Order: sequence, then C-alpha cells, then structure tokens
Amino acid sequence: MKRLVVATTNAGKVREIVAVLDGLDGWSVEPLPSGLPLADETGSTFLANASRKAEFYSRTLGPDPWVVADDSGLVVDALDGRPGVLSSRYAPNDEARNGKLLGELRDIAASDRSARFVCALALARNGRVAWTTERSVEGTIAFQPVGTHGFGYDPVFLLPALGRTMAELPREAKNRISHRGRALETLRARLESGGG
Ligand code: ITT
Repeated sequence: MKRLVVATTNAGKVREIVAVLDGLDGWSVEPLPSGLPLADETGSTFLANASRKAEFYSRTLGPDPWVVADDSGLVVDALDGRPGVLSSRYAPNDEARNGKLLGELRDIAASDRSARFVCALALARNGRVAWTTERSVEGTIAFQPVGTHGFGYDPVFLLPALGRTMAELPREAKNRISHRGRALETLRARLESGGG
C-alpha cells in the first residue's frame, strides 16, 4: 500500500478530499498528524501556496508518504479578486468572513456579483512537488447566507444554473461540481493509474 497524507488543517477540506479519495485501490489515505508546525503561505497564487504546503509537509513527514496539499479561496470580481489567496485570513471565522463579504458588496447589484471558487492541489514526495492542478467553479455572491452543508463561503456562493448556494448541496453533489471536486477527480485519475 502506498500512503497519501492529506496535508490540510481545514476539517471541511478533509471531509471533501477523503470522500473522493477513500477506497482508492493501492492507497491508504491518512489525515495530517496533529501537532505539526504550520506551513507558511506567502505565495501570491493558489498554485504557489499549494506547492509550498505540499513541500513543507512532505519534508516534515519524511521520505515515505506522498502528500497532497490544497490551497483554495474565493475570487470576487467586484473586489478586484479579493479575498483570493487571503480567503482564510479575511476575518477570524466563517461567520465573520461571510458577514464582512456581504457588507463589502452591500451596494453591488446582482448582475455585478460574479465570483469563482478556485482550488489548487499539489502532490509531493520526499520534499519535492511531483504534480499540480487547478480548477474553478463560477458563481455569484448571494445577498444573504443560505444552507448548512459545506464550510467557509459556501452559504454565500450561489450557483446560478441551480438557483442554490453551495451550502444547499450535500457533500457528494458539491464534489461533483465544485472547484475541489473537479481538481480531486484529476488527482484520483493520476493515483489510479499507479502514479504519484
Ligand atoms: P490549510 O491551509 O491547512 O489547508 P486553510 O483553511 O487555511 O487550511 P487556505 O489557506 O487554502 O486553507 O484557505 C482557504 C479558505 O478559502 C478557506 O478557509 C475557506 O474560507 C475558503 N474556501 C476554500 N474552499 C472553499 C469551499 O469549498 N467552500 C467554501 N469556502 C472555501
């Protein structure tokens, strides 16, 4: 069995990643051990930060396991791309982040509230990145939070084609269409074909 450590401290990400990768033939999928130092996220792109995290945790965990890291966030056009790579640092918790976002967009009409979720994944072993991918999903920012599934900005992210927020979708439905779900499908295909 090859080992794959899911190198994220975000419980919402862990649930979505494990749902796609668990049971993958030949791979044992493991959470990040607790108590490790945190990777710094000083890159200016999602891909750079995913790579930094994957390299850092791979160095920390030693040469055996493969490590996958996720850097993701919400890009809002009316805010010139903010919160972007700083999505987790925009405010202290999910509720405060969503409240701040809705406040900043208070005077912005529905037609100008376009946004996307972006997810970069990086796979590393022995301290080196072997593979990366990035996927996104388009949406708009709602006027109030709706829904209880998911995490983070999901309650304020509207999927126009469905007329629902991401937080109204159960995990499996979110994974079928989301930035992370799409990125994970490409990772899954790579791991299934035998490779890190
Ligand atoms: P790790 O670095 O340990 O993975 P983190 O939460 O700090 O955890 P990021 O720096 O990548 O991860 O921040 C991503 C933030 O973007 C996350 O905290 C959410 O606020 C938001 N986000 C990312 N994916 C999301 C999703 O699928 N749904 C809602 N919000 C999401």
